Amino acid sequence: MDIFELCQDFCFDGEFLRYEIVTTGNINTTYKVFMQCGDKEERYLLQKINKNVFSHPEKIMENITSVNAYIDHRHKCEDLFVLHFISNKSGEPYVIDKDGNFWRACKFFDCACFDSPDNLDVIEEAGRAFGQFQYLLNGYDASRLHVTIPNFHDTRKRILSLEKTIKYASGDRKTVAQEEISYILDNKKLAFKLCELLDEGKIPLRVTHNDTKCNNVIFRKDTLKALAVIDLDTIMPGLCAYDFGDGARSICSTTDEDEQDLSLVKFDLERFERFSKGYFKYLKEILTDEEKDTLALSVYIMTLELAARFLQDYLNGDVYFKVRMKNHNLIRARCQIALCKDILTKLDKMNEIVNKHLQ
Ligand code: GN1
Ligand code: MG
Repeated sequence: MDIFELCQDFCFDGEFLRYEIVTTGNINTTYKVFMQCGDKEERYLLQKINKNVFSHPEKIMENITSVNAYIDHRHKCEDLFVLHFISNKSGEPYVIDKDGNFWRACKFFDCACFDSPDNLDVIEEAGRAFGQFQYLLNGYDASRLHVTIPNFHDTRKRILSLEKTIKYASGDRKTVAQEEISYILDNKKLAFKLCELLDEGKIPLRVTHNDTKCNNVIFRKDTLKALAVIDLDTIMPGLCAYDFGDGARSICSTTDEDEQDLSLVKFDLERFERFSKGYFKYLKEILTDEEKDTLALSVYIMTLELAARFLQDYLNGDVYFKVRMKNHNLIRARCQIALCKDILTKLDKMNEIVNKHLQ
């Protein structure tokens, strides 16, 4: 794709100078674009939405625009802002190229971003940002949102789908992954808890982000205060436990998601303490007792679910997540399973920590 030509269809200020590819993110493809605006150089992020993952990108953009407007209008929130997209010539927040791909662009902020932070103040801020984001959307009617990926965090359906893949998978990959397959299938029952409570109507659907990885928060470089929650592609009706559990999985792990030395993969309780403190700062006012009871376990569930997703993609021949090395999805699945094992030994302590910060 000619990035220069594509940029002409957006209402950017300034003249196109050059672009660079950005290598983070497992789904979409991102570029940094440099523009000359008078005597200043401005930077933007330009992103191609992955059509294999999101079959209706316009619905994602509708969700994001609507949620952003809600946050902007309902709340004058000084310590969390939302990212707005640059319009095309007809006022839509995206451009469709000649191959039918959706592209969007926003201003680039010179900020800090972390995959696996060890600074406890940063961790508390990440928790604060994700918790506050959900708190700010408390009055938003979740049924107004398009479900852009159905059953995204339905752990039971995820595991059922993995089981089907295992049944029909053949060849080396299945043999190589035997140990990981067994771990997930042997431990699946515990991971169905959120689905069961939701079916029984015991926990409410809220507006959730659904991808609360640490690198989906941006921080001011000087103060390391969280500025914004980004990557709202999967904003959908969901459970508080999805966002809390996935956030803790990502932020309180001692390694990146593809660590190969499994002896280094641990769930850090000191980080969990600070993440929980930040997360519940606002949210504790609105959570129900039944929701509160699910939170520590949700960390295990979200970790097992992601292990199952990585493993399934490995067995399917790497069709969903971008891979950057040989056996990347298997390595990722192993890392999440190692994290699951450590989390299970710490669940009592995690419940104590959650309860303390919910007071
Ligand atoms: C994907 O796009 P990115 O990297 O933020 C994935 C998440 C996974 C995550 C694991 C739409 O997120 O669900 O938790 O990778 N997003 C989608 O790193 O599947
Ligand atoms: Mg994402």
